[in-house]
Amino acid sequence: MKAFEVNFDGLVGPTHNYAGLSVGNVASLSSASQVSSPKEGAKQGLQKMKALHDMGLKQALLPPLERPDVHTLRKLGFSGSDENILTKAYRDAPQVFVAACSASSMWTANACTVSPSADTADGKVHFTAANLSNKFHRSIESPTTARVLEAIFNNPNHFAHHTPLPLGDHFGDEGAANHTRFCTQYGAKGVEFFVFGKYAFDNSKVAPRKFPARQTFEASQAIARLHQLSDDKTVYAQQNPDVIDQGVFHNDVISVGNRNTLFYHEQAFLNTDEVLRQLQTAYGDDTFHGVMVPEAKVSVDDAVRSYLFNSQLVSLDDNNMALIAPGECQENPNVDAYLKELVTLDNPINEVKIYDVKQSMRNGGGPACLRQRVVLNETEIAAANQNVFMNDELFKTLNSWVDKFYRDELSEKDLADPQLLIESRSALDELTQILNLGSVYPFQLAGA
Ligand code: SUG
Repeated sequence: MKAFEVNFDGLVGPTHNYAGLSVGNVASLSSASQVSSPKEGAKQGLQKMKALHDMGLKQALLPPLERPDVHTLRKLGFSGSDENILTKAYRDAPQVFVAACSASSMWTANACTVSPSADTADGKVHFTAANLSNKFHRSIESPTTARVLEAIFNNPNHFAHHTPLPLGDHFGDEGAANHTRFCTQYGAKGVEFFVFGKYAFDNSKVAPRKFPARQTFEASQAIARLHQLSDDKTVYAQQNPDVIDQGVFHNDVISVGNRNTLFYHEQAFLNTDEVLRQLQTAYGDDTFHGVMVPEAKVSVDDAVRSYLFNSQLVSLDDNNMALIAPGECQENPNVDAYLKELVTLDNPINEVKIYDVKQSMRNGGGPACLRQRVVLNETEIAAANQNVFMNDELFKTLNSWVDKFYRDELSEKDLADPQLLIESRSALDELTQILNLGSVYPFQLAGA
């Protein structure tokens, strides 16, 4: 049966902001406390979704989470009315408060890991919401993310949902930002490629020294077990710890793959030759392409600043792929020159399309961070919630919805404004109706 890669993009939320929360993520720290534009952010994201839809690709979306997260603040001992909680938390624990307001659910690459039905022993599509243990502001995402995934993929005959891995450093899991799949056709059994930052149970192994390794080997193994993947079609690779220390906090900041192609930086992995050999063996035929970008042409620093590798690599047809890259790639002379050369070389990537996702980039999220890839066959698409799939009508509806509820500007002090809480809950309530999700947010669930 024909299968498709469906990109589920995260919709930028009504409280999109820059709080400088992610140590190890250069853009997040350098944008701390800048004024954001939730409206512009949401519209940039919608434009990218619409453009991919118009290219003939299957495009869908995931809704933003409820922020400020008053429910988490209650668990941390703040009490009283929701308005009182905002005021007290902002006054007494401002760092905790901004963490509970984070925009971070928009990067749906981190929402979960998905294994398509062609790869799993029971023939179901498997989902595990990522625990995002390494950062407090992200570790509070998974309960609602899991509810949203269950609301969209709500058919046990086709979809299997696992609870997030146990919280804590040992099983730190950042979802699909460290997971790639290679296949001849999307519906064929593929190779699942897990990249991790460190071994959690073996201190003798190398690990980054300056910045955290957010994904562990043991977490990746647990996901592969839960998803019932075949050993001979699963490859693990360790990220080069030196690049993590240079700001490559997820593998999708230094490599991206699609079908028979891995586009990667020379310094992305430890033992690169062995990684490529294992991928080639698991892939099974000699059409597998490793497209290596040399340090001499694009340095790790250029990669971190431009987010070249946080591009989406999409198949336009069986022989042609396009790189969906952020505007920053054109602004960096080395990357710009490299991209001009790339499309002339002998590899499947022969088009580069640039999109402006600056509002997201300022927090360290490029085009690839903004999307979760879900490979679905025709029956599975029909079994999923139809209201989340992009089309001209939904694009119009969501733009009007953004115009109705989103602010043009937001600064840190606005996050404590009780009116913003009312506005964003009203927006999300209406969104769950547009997307036919039922009640998924804590404010919609009695006693949550
Ligand atoms: O987890 N930034 C996110 C960016 C995630 C990008 N995703 C992928 N690479 N797949 C993070 O570091 C910053 C939020 C702030 O500082 O306000 C933040 O969470």
